[in-house]
Amino acid sequence: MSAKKGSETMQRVLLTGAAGDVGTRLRKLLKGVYGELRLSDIVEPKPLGKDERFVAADLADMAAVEKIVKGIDGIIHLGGVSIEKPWEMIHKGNIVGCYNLFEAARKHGVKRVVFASSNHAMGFYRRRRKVGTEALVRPDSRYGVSKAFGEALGALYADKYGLRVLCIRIGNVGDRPVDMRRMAIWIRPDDLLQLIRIGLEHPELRYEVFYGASDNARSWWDNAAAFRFGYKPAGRAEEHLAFAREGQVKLPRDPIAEMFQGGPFCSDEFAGDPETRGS
Ligand code: 15L
Repeated sequence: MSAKKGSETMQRVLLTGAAGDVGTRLRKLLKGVYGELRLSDIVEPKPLGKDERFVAADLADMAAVEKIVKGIDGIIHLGGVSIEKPWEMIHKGNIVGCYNLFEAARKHGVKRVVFASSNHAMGFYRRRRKVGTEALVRPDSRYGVSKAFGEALGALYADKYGLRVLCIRIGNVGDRPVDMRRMAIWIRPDDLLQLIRIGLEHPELRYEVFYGASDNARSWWDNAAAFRFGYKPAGRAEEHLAFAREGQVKLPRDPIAEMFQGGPFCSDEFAGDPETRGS
């Protein structure tokens, strides 16, 4: 796989959601990987490196999105709402915003989009289940629904317009898994970068969905698709078990959250009998 600086295919890369936590971590790791890295968000991340270019954009504003996408070869789309919120916010950032992003990418001849999907598109699977990417989506929140929408949009733009799209159902990005749920879904930032680079550079990638997880012995996911494309995670959740246990004991008990993979996103606003829910 070749995607060094100066690679013929991926010269100019756009990172949306650059001011967020994951965006901030990725900015550091992306230094020098591509010829040009353009950053975007609603607010400018501070401090900005000398080699970084920032263009502000509200994803709900199509003209602004077209501006940030123009001249770009590949997009890492982290932008939008990243947790559960009222529908108006999810709709604006993750439905309209995601549509604008894919549509602007098509119009301006972008070659590839890596879409930051989430484990919450699948959150209502029970923890005893092992799920792959063939399973039905079971969102645990309006946020999770918006991520399933983004995955579907990615498939449409790949199949109809030939855009190459990778959707990564990201677990939890951090230096260490902070509780027992995260022992199953944690991903170290450099492993996430590895997946993103497969999305932006792998010659055979057309449309794929991967799970964004490190090498976690307690994982609930079958990530065979990612391994087929050469993913070799370096992070091992088990090495941080004591730390995760310490974090877990500080959390209030939440029996509904503990049944399902999506955790507190499932118990939030939950009504009725959990025994009859999920899969
Ligand atoms: C996500 O999708 C969120 O963006 C992140 O803030 C975490 O809540 C993560 O899921 C998680 O499930 O831990």
